[in-house]
Amino acid sequence: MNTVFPSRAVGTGLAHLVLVFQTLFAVAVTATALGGPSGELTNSTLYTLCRNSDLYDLLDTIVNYEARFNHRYHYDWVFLNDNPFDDNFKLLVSNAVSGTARFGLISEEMWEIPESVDRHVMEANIARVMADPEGPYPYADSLSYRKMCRFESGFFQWHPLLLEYDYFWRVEPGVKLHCDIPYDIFRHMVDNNFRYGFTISMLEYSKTIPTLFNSLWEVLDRSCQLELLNSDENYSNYILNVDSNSYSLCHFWTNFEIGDLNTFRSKEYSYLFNELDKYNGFFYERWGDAPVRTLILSLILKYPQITRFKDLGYQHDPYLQCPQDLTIRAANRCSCDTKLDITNKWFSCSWYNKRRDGVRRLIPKKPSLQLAFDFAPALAPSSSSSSSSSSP
Ligand SMILES: *[C@@H]1O[C@H](CO)[C@@H](O)[C@H](O)[C@H]1NC(C)=O
Ligand SMILES: CC(=O)N[C@H]1CO[C@H](CO)[C@@H](O)[C@@H]1O
Repeated sequence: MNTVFPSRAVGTGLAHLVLVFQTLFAVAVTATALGGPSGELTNSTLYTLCRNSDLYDLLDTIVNYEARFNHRYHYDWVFLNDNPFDDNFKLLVSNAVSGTARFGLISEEMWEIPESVDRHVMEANIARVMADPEGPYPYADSLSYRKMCRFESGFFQWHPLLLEYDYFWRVEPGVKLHCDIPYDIFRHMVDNNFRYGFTISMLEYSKTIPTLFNSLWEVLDRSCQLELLNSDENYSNYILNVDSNSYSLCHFWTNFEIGDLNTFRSKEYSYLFNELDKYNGFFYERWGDAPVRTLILSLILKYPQITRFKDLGYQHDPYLQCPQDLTIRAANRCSCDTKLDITNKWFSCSWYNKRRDGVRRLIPKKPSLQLAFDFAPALAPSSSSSSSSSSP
C-alpha cells in the first residue's frame, strides 16, 4: 500500500485521504473509468524522444509529471535518442523519475534518411520553401526534424525497449501538466478499450503536406480500401473536409498522446505507413508525424476507440488546454487560465467531438491537388510518377 501513495501523504491519515481522492474522482470522471491508486498497474510506459541538450527542460517536465501523476503509480519511463545519452543525463533523469528510467539508442536504420530519397530533390524543395515570400514554415530546413517525424510515425513502436509494452504516453521536454491526474490514465485507456487518447487537436500548416492526402488516397485506391474514407464506423469524418473533398488538416497534437502500441504495430497501420513512406514526403516536403498518424489512425480505428482528455490541463508552447469546468479545476488543483484555452479557437479541431454524429459523407473521388506546389511530380513513387500532378 505504501508504495502507491506519496510518502508524505501516508502519515497524514490514509483513510481521510482515500475519501478525498474518491470524492475528487467522482467529480472528475465516471467511476467505471477509474483505476484508482489501488488498481493494478497496466503494461505501460511514459516515453520521451530527446537529446542530451534537452536535459533541463526535460527535468522540469519530469518533476511536473511525477508530481501531477506518476508519483502514485511509478510507471517506467523510456528515453530514446539517436546519440548515446551521457552519464550526467542518465544520473539526473534516473533520480527525477519515480519508476525505472530506461535509456535507448535509435539505430541508424530507424533514423537516417532512406536511400530512396533523392538528396537533390530534397535540397531543391527545401530551398524553395526557405524562399517562400510568406516566410518559411517552422523547421522548414531541419533534417533532424524530418527524421524525427518519420521515426515517430513508423518506427518508435518497433524500438526494442517499446516492444516490451502495450501502452505508451508520449512526453516532450518542456511540456507541462496544469492539473492533477487523480486516476491511472493508462488503466482508463485499457478498461475502456481506448486505443488512442489526446488533448489538443488543431489544423496543420498545409504547406508542410501539399501531397500527403493525395498520396494516401492513391494508397487506399491501389489497395481497394477507399471505402475507409466513407465510413460512419471509423473517424473518417474527422479528417475529411467534404467541401474541398480533401484533408480537413485536423490532427491530434502528438506531443501529448497515450496510445496502444499494438495498434501502431498492427498490419493495418504498418501497411498504410509503409506505403505512404515510399512517397518520401517526410523529406521532400515536411510531413509531420501528427498528420500522418492522425490520417492512419482515423481510418483504422473504430468509433469510439479514440478519446479526448477534456479534464486535463496541458501546455506545449504556444498552446494550452485548460478545462472550462470550475469543479474539475478545483478538484484537480489546476493552475491554468481558461482564457488561454485553445478548445474554442478557430484553428482548434476540438469541435469535432460535438459534430461527429452529423452526416458528413464524402463520395470518394480523386482529390484535387489544390495545395500542391510545382514540385509535386517529384514526390510520387517511380511507378506512378505522372499520376499525382493533376492541377497547379
Ligand atoms: C507487455 O506487452 C508486451 C507487448 O505487447 C508483451 O510482449 C509483454 O509480454 C507484456 N508484458 C506483460 C507483463 O504482460
Ligand atoms: C478498423 C476498422 O474497422 N475500420 C472501419 C472503417 O470503416 C469501414 C467502413 O465502414 C469499415 O469497413 C472498417 O472496418
